[in-house]
Amino acid sequence: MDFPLPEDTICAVATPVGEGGIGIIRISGPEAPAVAGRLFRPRKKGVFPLKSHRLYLGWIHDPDDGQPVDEVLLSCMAAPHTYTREDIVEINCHSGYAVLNRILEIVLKSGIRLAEPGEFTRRAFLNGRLDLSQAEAVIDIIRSRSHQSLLIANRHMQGAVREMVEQWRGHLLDIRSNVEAAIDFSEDLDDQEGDIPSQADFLCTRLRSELLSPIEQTIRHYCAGRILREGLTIVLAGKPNVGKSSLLNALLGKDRAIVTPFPGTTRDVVEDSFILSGVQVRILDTAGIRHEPDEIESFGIERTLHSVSQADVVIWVIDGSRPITSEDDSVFHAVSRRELLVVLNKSDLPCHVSELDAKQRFGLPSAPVRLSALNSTDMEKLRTLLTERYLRQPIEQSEGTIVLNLRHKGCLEDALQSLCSAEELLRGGAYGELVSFELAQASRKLDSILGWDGDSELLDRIFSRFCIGK
Ligand SMILES: Nc1nc2c(ncn2[C@@H]2O[C@H](COP(=O)(O)OP(=O)(O)OP(=O)(O)O)[C@@H](O)[C@H]2O)c(=O)[nH]1
Ligand SMILES: [Mg+2]
Repeated sequence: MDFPLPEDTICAVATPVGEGGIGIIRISGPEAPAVAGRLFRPRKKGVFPLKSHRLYLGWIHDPDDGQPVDEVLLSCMAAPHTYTREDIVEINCHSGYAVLNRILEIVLKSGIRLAEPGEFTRRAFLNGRLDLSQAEAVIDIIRSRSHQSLLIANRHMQGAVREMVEQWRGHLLDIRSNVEAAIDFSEDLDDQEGDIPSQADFLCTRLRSELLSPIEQTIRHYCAGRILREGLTIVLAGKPNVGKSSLLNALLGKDRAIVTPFPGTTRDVVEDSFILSGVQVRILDTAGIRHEPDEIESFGIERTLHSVSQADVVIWVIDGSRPITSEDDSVFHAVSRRELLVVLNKSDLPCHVSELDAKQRFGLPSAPVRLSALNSTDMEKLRTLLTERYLRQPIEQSEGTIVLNLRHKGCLEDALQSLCSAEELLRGGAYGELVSFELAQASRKLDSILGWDGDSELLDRIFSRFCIGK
């Protein structure tokens, strides 16, 4: 990994700036202990030099006028056992705009530079404490909103991706050295024996079992894992007045969308989220699809159709207390190609459409769920069905596998392409150097998952997603 190592000292407010219990200012780099020495007056005398990984009570003073700024707890953590592997000083002060800004100002005046977004974690990466998949896990942990996405991020943080990639790199290295040894050997024999073709079957078997198959399998698990990491997107669709907004409110357990007896109430997309079986579910209520809408409604319907196209699952709501109409047929036409779950709403009223009627009329693969959004009757049936159909398998699968993010998946797909080319070349009895070249390409792609390929633009892209102070 060829990146220049940082030499200067940086600082930032590491907590949200505003009124709160505690605010933390973090300083990292070789000058950090000296800054603490200049600004900090400990309550107890004779504690300098400060011991590593200890908390000291005292005051931050402005060295220009000697005025006290805030009573703080200060810790000084000596390299390399720190987040960045550099000397770190953390000032735990009261959290308020004036206090935090004043302390930051004083630290900056002592010649320390303000950190860029993610620069502390970037240093942890550059100093070899984290690989890039672990650095990405830091931001995933911060952004996690569900138990399942946190579990995945924590596994990455513990080095699961790195372990997997290092194992594959090891196999690759081994196979490459076999190919290269075979090249040398065949040169010694002056191409008489053609040693590579004799080894080709053996190497192909190894390529397949140690690399191609496990990589293909990991890529296959990406889609299921995406739902756990990013959440499941559900769109409620149906003709007007069937109870879509009522169902949204019932699932959320709050009055999020306006409900009225008048068809055409919802005109825009209403979005919210809830947690189901530890997974975040993003849910979108939409304008009812109907014939001859007015101008505003037709904008709404356009948005409905767009949302439907983005959904993981469309819940198609039918009013079970009234006969099916040609407008229901139009909705079916609009949603039938999507992953569909059908709800027969208004079960508290006399039934006009049975589960069997709906199943047969629309040729549904399974019976609709009958419920009442108004009374929240049988809502549990819907929740259970959503879990069983869309979440159970991803959750179970994720327990024994590594869940990739989109970037990792892209790198693995590129690596896979090179490995397939290598396999083809070997099978075709091609000259070993070409095979070796493809294997080297695959190895580089695996390296880029961990940030070991020296791509500084990639680092910029990843760390710009961080907040200042992390
Ligand atoms: N009896 C009964 N009425 C319901 C039920 N669900 C919704 N309603 C009523 O049906 C009417 C329409 O409900 P909404 O939730 O606004 O229907 P919508 O599909 O969002 O309608 P639009 O926004 O116009 O497309 C309201 O008067 C609701 O109270 C139910 O389960 N039972
Ligand atoms: Mg509505």
